[in-house]
Amino acid sequence: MLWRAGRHEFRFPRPTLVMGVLNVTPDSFSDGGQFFSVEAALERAGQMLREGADLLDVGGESTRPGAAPVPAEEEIRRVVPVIRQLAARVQVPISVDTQKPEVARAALLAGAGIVNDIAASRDDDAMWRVVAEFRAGYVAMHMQGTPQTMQQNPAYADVAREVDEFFAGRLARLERAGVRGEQVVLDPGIGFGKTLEHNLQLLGALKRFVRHGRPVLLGVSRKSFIGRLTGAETPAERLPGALACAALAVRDGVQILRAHDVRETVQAARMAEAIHADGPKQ
Ligand code: 9MG
Repeated sequence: MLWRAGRHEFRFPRPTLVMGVLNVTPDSFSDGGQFFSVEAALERAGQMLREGADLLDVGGESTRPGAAPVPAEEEIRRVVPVIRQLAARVQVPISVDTQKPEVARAALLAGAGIVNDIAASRDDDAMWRVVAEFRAGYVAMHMQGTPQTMQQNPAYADVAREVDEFFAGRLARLERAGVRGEQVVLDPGIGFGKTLEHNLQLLGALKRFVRHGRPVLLGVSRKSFIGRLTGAETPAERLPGALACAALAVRDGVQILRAHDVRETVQAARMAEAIHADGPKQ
């Protein structure tokens, strides 16, 4: 299986890819005032690469439940300088975590090769036309609602079936919008419009999502459902829970892990791969 992302390509089976999270919001790399420092963000990116990150995901708008939306111009002001600097310095593909076509375009022009779209359940195809034009990689993530509303009352008759149908429908729709299957990665969107029970059901159904013949990405790092299940209150305390999910996901055929704690996630992936060397192959 091939994943094309701009000038980069990945062929599977291969060791699990770890996508390092680089949030460039004012509260992430503060310069002491209300702005983040580009230098501090680049330093953090360098650290994740030394720890083994295969991809970097740069985001300028928080996607946490209830987070306030950020205007496109402000999001561009946050992500583009960092992406431009990274693209000039690093070899790995850079992903932009955005829901906005105009931000995606600015990021791709600055050197990003992937659009990580948490709002892939959208109806209009403006984002997909940008992705098609740049032949960018595209992460199609499932979300019920928006970050502002998604945790108010998530409801499904059968969450795994609905997410699975979403993937099939999205692949067909993306193709019609000019985005080729080989550009696309599928993501069940853990924590995005899901209760704890929904998240656990999805984590138990990962094998099913791999059958679409596209790489599957999983993001569980530091998420609150781990805290809800285990009582781990702070994001940092949730690392063991995230690593357990990561190892089982690798066993079930997930090819990309989105993580803040890169070193630990790479180690968990290598262990799971070694144990399950005869496991699922795509
Ligand atoms: C931006 N972001 C936060 N969590 C995420 C997840 O689970 N998947 C993807 N694709 N993006 C995420």
